[in-house]
Amino acid sequence: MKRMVRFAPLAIAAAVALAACGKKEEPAKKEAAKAAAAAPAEQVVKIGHVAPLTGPIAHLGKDNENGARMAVDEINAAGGIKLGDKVIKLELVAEDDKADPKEGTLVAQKLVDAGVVAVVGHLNSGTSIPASKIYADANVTQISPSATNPKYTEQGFKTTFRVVANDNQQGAVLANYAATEMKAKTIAIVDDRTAYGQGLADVVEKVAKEKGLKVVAREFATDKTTDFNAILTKIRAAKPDVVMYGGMDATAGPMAKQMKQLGIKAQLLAGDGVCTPEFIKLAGDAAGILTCSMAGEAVEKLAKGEEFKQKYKAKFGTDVQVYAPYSYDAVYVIAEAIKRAGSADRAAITAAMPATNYNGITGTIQFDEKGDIKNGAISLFRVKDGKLEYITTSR
Ligand code: ABU
Repeated sequence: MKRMVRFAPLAIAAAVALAACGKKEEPAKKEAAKAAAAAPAEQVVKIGHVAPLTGPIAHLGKDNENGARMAVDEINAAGGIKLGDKVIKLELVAEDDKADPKEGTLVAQKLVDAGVVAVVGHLNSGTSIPASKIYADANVTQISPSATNPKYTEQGFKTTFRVVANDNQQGAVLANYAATEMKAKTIAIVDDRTAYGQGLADVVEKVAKEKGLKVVAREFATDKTTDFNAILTKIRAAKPDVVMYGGMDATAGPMAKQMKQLGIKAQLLAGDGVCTPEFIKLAGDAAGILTCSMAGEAVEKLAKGEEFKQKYKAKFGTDVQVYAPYSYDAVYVIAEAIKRAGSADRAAITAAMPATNYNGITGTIQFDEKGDIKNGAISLFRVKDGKLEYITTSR
C-alpha cells in the first residue's frame, strides 16, 4: 500500500524563513536541514466514505458524508493523529454507490485499490452487505453509520462494524409501539423490496403478530416507486388502524400524500429511512400522520447534540437529516483505533477495533463480538407542527 510521507509544512516554512533572514548561506542551509530533520514526518492516510450521492436519497448520502468530513477536518485542524515521530493526517475519499448493490461492490473495490485504510459506509444495508465481503478480503475496517439490516454483521467478518442499532431491535420497537401506544388492532405493511425495507417490514410483521395484531395487507413496491395508488386502494379496503412502511423518505413522502388523497385514516409507521426533515418536506400537509424511529439516540437528547447541529449548519449551510452525527463518530472511532494501534496500517486498525471504547457525541461506542454496537438505542418520533417531535428512547 502506497503512503505519502512528507515533512510538516510548518517546519519547511521555518527552515525557509531561517534561510531568508540574513544569515550566511551555509549556516542557514544547515539550520534548515536541522529543522526539517527534527520535524515530525507527516503521513496522509485515506479513509473512504460511501453513500448514494446521486438519486432519490442523495440528501441522506450527503448528510452521512458531511458528518464524516466534519470529523476529518477537525482532526486535521487539531494537528492530526500523533504517532511517535509521525503525524497522521486524514484524507476523506468520498464515493457514490447510488444506493445500488452492484455499484456498491464496484466502489468498494475502487476504494480498496486506492489504498484506503478504513471505510465509513455504506449508507444502505443493500450496499453495505455485499461491499463488506470486499473490505473483509482486503482487511479494511468498515463502519456503517446507518445500515441497520441484521445480516450486515452476521457474516462473521472481523472488519464489519456499525454504530447504530439493528432492525431486529428497531422493528420490535415499532411493532410494540403500534400495539401498546397506538392501540392498533390491525396493520397493513408495505415495503420497497430493499434489504432494509423488506427486512424491517418482516420484523414488524413477526412482532406485530406476536403482539396480537392482525396483518390485513402485505404489499410491496420498489425503492423508486412514487405512485402507490394501486397498493393504497387495496389497503383502504382492508381498513387498517396503522400502515407500516419499510422504505426511505423519498418514496414515503409521496405515499403519505396519496394516503391522504385516498382518504385513508390510518397512521403511518416507519423506520429510520423515513424519520427525516426531507420526509416532512415531501409529504407536505400529510406529514402529520407519521410516527417513526431512528436507530440511535435522538440528537436533541445528546449532551453535545445541539452544538453539533449548529456547527454542522454553519459548515454546510443545511440541517442534519439523520445520521451525520454517527458518521462523524465513526471517523473518530477509526482515529482512536489508529492511536491505540500506533499504526495506520489496515491490519493494525482491524486488530484494534474490538477494544473500541469511545465516548462520542452519539454516546459510548463499544462493539459486541459481531461488530454491532453494544446497548444500541431506538428513538421514536412523531411529526407535529411540521417538525419531528421526540417521543421516547428504548434500549
Ligand atoms: N437504516 C435505514 C437506511 C439505511 C439502510 O439500512 O438501508
